[in-house]
Amino acid sequence: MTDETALQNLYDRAAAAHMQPLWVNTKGYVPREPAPAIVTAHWPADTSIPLLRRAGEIVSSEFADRRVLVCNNPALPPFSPTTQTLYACIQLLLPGEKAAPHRHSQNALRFILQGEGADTIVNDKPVRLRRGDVVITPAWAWHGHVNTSNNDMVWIDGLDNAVLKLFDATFFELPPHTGEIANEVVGPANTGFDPDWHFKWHDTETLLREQQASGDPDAAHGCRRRLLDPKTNSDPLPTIAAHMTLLPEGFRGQSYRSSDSVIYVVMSGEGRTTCEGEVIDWKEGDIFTIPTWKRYSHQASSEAVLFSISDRAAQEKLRCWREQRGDGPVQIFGLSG
Ligand code: 1HN
Repeated sequence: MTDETALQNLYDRAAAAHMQPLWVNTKGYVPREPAPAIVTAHWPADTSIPLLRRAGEIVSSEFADRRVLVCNNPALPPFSPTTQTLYACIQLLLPGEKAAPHRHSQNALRFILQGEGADTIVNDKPVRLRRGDVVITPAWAWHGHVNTSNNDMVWIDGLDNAVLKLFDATFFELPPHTGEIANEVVGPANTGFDPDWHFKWHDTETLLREQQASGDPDAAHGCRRRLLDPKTNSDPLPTIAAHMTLLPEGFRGQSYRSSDSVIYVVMSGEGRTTCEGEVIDWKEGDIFTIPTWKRYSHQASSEAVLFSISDRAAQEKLRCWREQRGDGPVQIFGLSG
């Protein structure tokens, strides 16, 4: 046998044994840097809100359980997430409607885009929702929604389903009285409600305005607050970091990149985000994504408020998170700890 045929023979026998030689594709196993499968994508409110309202006319909340349209990254097959890790969904709850309680091992949060006066009920505690509020629903917390107000409620659901899918550790449960047999679970119950799970827009705005008044906006992100649990000063969910950003009118941000893919939701205002040649002109209610490690910059033509979620919380725990501002050095987070 020549070396070539001996090698091929080895590879064939390895493949038949479900084994691959690492050296044939080392960079496939250990890429030099991220090569995201997702693309920069934009879900304009001009398209998403009319679709959601049409669903409101022809799909009852009972039928749907949740009247939710899922933002599917265009580079991924149907029913896939918004980024490689997170889902952004847009949900409509009309006056008088309910969404029945359930719980699951995915972590979730809600960001209220339109309306006021419905409640999300987290572990039996009703939380009154207003535009700009963020409500945290951690893994295995019971949650349902009730709209006793006269207002149509539109909110964004952010979830880490794709992370749980990677772990293949997803569980879902309906309350026992619905007849579905609940797993008998022994362990921490997650049956309470922590008031720190409710980030009220009034409080967030006050903090952003204080930052604005201090006159020291971040060159890339303007005035920005990470929504943290004040008791631990860490992200309230283990996987999802959430930020609220205020871009002053005329803001032109420095270019920036980071290893977390980000989903932005425009709460108010108008502007443009440029991401490696892609231009996203956004306005109120729009959703857009920035893939991992792509350079992007924001511009605001009016004062604008952006809500964003990313998998940074998980990446920091895994010690892979890094960022770069302009052409400055790459900063690596948490490797020495
Ligand atoms: C979910 O439970 C809700 O509780 C919303 O309102 C969106 C998307 C995927 C999986 C579960 C909700 C969801 C979801």
